[in-house]
Amino acid sequence: MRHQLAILTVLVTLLFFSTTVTAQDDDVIIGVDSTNLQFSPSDVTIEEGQAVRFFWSGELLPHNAVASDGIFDSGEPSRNVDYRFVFEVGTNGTYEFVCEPHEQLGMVGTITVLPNQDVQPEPVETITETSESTEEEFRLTFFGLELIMLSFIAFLVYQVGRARERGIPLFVKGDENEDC
Ligand SMILES: [Cu+2]
Repeated sequence: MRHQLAILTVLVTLLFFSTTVTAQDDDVIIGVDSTNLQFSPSDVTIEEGQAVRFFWSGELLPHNAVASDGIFDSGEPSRNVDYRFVFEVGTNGTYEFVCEPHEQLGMVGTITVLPNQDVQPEPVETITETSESTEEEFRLTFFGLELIMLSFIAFLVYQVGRARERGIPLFVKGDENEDC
């Protein structure tokens, strides 16, 4: 039973990682460079759905980031800023922004937001051999694997529950002689 519990732990861990891989943080961070009068980087390109995070702390001078068209505004200039703005689907385009106190000194930047390919209406499925269909197959296989793992876990949990009901101790001291 101990072996099964070990396997269960491994499976749960695998499942956890397979589901959290997609939750990666893809924020683009814009800071302030060493001259303290420039954004770093000042020009970035992102996709719809992504966020830009203006982040600096303990700077010599107070800064802010304000979009020329007003779509975002980090607020009053400050030596410490942590401001995140999400460019939702439909916001693709080019956005210029400035640091209000230092705009005249050239503290400006540009954010280019590209249309997100993932949210375009999907073309009608055709039965042809493309890399896309291979990807789809892979995803289905992967999903099937997860189902099998879940079933196995459910089975193990059931077995553990039954063992408990029968009063069979799960963690027996002195069974180290069992072949491992
Ligand atoms: Cu500034």
